[in-house]
Amino acid sequence: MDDATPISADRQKFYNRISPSSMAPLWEVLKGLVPEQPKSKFAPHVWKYADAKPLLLEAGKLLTAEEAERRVLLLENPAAPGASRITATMFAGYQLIMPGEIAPAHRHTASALRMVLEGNGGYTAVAGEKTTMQRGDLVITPSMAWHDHGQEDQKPCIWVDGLDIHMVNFHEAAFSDHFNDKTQMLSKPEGHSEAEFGTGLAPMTHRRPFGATSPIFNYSYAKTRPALMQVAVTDAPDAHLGNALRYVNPQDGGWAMPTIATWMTYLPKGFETRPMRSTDGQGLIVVEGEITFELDGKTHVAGESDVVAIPSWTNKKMRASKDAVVFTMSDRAAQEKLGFYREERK
Ligand code: GTQ
Ligand code: FE2
Repeated sequence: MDDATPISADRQKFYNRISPSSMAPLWEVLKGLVPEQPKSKFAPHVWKYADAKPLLLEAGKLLTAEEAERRVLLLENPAAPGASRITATMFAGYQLIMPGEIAPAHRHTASALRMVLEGNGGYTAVAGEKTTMQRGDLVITPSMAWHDHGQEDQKPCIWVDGLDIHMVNFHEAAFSDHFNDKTQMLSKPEGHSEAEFGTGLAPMTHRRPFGATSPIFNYSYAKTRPALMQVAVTDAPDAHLGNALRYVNPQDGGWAMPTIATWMTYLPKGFETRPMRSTDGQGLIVVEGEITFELDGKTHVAGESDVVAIPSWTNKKMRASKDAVVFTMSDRAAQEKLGFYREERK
């Protein structure tokens, strides 16, 4: 039925009669339930790190990481304040750990990723192993793995969190619990997972210590950046994607996380991507340089450590105003598994 068609009195009377039986007419809502194409409730948006950082440091004086459990300024899509998300499915936030602080050990069904911005020397411990975090590192916390964070250095440690909380909650499948101590026990020296799974080798006895999630939990920028630059020497950038490499689970060649797809893109200065759109909701974090985005015809500029939200089916185009490296997280991993990921390259 057309949205504008007024409901006749006899039909409305019928609707009122079936309502107490917990039923409703599909024909009044069908268009909204089965749209011809995606129409996001969320808006493209850029969060500037220059605005976020002083506020985050202020939050650092207001309460401790332990009081907060996680001291995060979560990013609210301006078209849906209160929804605690940047797109339909993606949660993102800036997290701060002050020197000497500990964010206590807990675990939950949701998977998390961290894109590290500053404060080398900060660490995350995941399932009995610590990893020190440097700018540009992608650190992964698999579903139900114990994790705590800390900063032993004298500088604030700041990163961007990305979580699939809303995908888990949509299914009403979320559990969480707290460890009985502030920090978990460490059972492996730093670098153990990297040695077992992160060098192109794998244990002879097949194990999937984290189920559907990659057993590598720090994809370090010290490896990512040279790989991107090396590939760009020989390979021309993809017209729509630039020079992009995705983070891979070495156990099956798929995405590193079961729900969230992650990749890193290098765009040489002046390079402009061809327009495209895709059904995944994306969060981008500029690691180096500056990018001018055209999102549904509107221009947005994002510099280092800024976060960009690109909702489903947004017409998008990127141009590097300086040599740029940009990290992307998106719900594409989940959409592909469910069989409805779609894209249109122009
Ligand atoms: O660092 O463990 O931004 O559990 C939201 C939920 C971060 C975390 C968030 C979390 C965490
Ligand atoms: Fe957590």
